[in-house]
Amino acid sequence: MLKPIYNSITERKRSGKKSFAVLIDPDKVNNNNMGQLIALAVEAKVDYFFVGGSLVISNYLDECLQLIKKTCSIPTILFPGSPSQVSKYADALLYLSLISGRNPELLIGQHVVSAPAVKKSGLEIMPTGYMVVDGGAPTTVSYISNASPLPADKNEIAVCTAMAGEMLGMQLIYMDAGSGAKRPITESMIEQVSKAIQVPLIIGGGIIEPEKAYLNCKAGADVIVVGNAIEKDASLIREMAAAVHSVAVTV
Ligand code: 1GP
Repeated sequence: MLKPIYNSITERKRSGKKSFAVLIDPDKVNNNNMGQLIALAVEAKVDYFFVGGSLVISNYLDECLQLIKKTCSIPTILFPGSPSQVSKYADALLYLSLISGRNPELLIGQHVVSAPAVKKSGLEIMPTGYMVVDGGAPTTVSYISNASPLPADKNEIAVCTAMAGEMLGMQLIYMDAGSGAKRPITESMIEQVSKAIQVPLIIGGGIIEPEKAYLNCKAGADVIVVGNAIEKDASLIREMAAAVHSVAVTV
């Protein structure tokens, strides 16, 4: 099976480039503000759109993806909060297993139930070890997942969890402090996890300053995801993308 999106992520990592993804929650956008967001993203050379949310209440998912596809060539990656958030209009799907939690439903249960629909979607599937790290506030993801987040200061647990995820065959590791986290993931945790795995490392949750995005990349993050801060001020896309893209690693 062709894996163009995953190949682009690994190719960027292989060549020492860092990637910037803008997270779009379909509940928080509409056709009016999407136009401006896409224009800014194109200008800033955003690498990916992640689309999804813990709850998607509106019916805007398909339309939002179609609008992105019609307007620009930035790839769209579904970041689903539930199995119902699958759309054939995306380019790829983060097939998340919550490996930091001990809720069997989010490790494998929901995957079993939704497997036929996911397969039928024809989407590029990217098996992703999803690790929710304590961000200092009860975020929607920590509540919905009904699983304890990984303690923010326990780097060794994060390292072992990511290693186990990789050995189980996860092709990406996504460490997330949760949308709107008070405390984003520390650079020391990012550094130790990135050294322990070979697959690309995605970092998100509570990143509101371009400087933090930059430091995360320096510490070993391969993809930086920002949602909340951009919802509040879309023009931040420029500075965030520039900060991420300014980090080039010699490989
Ligand atoms: C949340 O990682 C994402 O799942 C992004 O978090 O909305 O806080 O940027 P923010």
